[in-house]
Amino acid sequence: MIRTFKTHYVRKQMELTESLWEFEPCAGNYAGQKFPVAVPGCWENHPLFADYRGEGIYRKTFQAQGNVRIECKGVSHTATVYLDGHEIGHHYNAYTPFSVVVSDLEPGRHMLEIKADNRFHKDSALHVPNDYMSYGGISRGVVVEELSDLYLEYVHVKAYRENRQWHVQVKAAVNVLKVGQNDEEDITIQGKIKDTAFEWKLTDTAKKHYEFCTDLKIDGIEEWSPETPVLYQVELQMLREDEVIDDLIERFGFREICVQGKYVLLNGKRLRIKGICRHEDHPDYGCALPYQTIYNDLVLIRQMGANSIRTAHYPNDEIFLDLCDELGILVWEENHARGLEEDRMKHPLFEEQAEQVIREMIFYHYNHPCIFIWGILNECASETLFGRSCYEKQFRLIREMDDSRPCTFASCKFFGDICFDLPDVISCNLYPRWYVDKPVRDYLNEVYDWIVEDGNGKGKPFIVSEIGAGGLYGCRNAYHGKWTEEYQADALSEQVSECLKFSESMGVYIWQFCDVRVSSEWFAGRPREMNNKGVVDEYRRPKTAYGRVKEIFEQYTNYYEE
Ligand code: ADA
Repeated sequence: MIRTFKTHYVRKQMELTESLWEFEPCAGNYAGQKFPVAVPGCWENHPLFADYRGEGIYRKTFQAQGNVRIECKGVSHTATVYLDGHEIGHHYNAYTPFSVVVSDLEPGRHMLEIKADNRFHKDSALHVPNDYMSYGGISRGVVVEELSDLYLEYVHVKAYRENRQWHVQVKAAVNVLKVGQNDEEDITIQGKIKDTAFEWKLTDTAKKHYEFCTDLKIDGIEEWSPETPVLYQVELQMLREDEVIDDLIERFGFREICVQGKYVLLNGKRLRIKGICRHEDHPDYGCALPYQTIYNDLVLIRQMGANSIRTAHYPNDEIFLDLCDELGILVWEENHARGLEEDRMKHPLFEEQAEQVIREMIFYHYNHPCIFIWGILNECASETLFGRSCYEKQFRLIREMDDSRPCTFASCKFFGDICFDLPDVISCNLYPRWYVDKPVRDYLNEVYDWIVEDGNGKGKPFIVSEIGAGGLYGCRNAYHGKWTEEYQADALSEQVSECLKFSESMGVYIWQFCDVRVSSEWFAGRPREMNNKGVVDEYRRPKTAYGRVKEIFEQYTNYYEE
């Protein structure tokens, strides 16, 4: 499954996930041998490859003809795609989708090979040894589509209000595969939202790419919010004369986000964030979480009383976003970067790779009403001038692509950060009672005072984007020492309640939902080679902290009073 709803009825789609693929590792003891594996999946979940870092080839045949689009939702972390032995595509980064289009395929069976590479090679600026695992494999769905000689590339819907009336701006694009073949064409794109219809025309196919945009007034809608996650569809059909040659269905919600003084407003109401950061990680699936596991995570998160998830530190699977749309969970979605210092940001490919992640993240995820803020460059070099120039460029790019959401970055460089004038929301990762031995309230005051007085952040919304403590599942002792469940529960109780009581903050994100594997090359003394700050362990067994956080979260509503 690549989405939780059907995006095409006319376009023929085949998900290549129903039967097994062949996997061949390129190095190590099993180099050249072939293993049947399920896709999506990470090779680390095969007992023979639990610590394999290298390249591996996945093979699968499929039947199709004509113009074919192959979409990969995520290959970890570098992919080279071959069709019938010819290289047709290359993509870097585990966490964003990509697609390749091939024209005029002969009818019959074709061999798709995807070479995945999870090495921290010299061309990898973002995937580096880190406090989470860079897995290997085809970690999200793969779909093959048969296209006509032109197809609908995307549709983006932005809902906005003018004088209390809801409107939408609908943008879409058509890609032409056989450019210039027909000077005169009679192509119609018919669109529908609720009972409002609209239409665009294409009278030639002389160019590769055509863009369309329409603003519409829509009556009688229900707003999207955490309490009422009502979703609508935009349906496009493309006709040549009377024949329907393509279609595209997307979902969106009527909701508006804006920043006003110290608050972020959702449909005019001041949001209070009771949040948690979450990695895509599970001992049985690596980063290739199946639908049911994602859904179960969201149920646990909701039951804890949280209303928001930060996808630290990369864009997530679209199934996760579909579910958050449906369940009314607010999402801070983030580009891919964690803790990159200035020298790493000066990597010759850093800028290009980080920008590409932003472009793909916004392009693919634009319509999700659950995403209320974009985040970038977690804990990178925001204390240096060079770092600042990177933050500046990336914020500019986000704002160019999407003016309907605020943006932010999670800093650990306060008392030295020179970038707080750039984002719409100031976010800080704070670890009092863990890395910093100070009472939570004192530390919050200290950091916030610096941001306002010296850090250029006065008047903006402020949020604690990480706070937490390590706790090993089942580890207890009489004196509540560090790493016990009791210590973690006590620390989190103080951390979360102080953040929610802190009148200058719009909320808090706990670090983190579940314990996660870290790359062995990074390690940093973490017990079990895992980051153990989860409120549930890696198998989602709740620790003591889970219940304590729930008691606190449940005391607070989703909004601040006016
Ligand atoms: C950081 C970082 C997280 C995680 C956390 C921790 O703030 O953003 O990825 O590493 O610290 O557990 O120390």
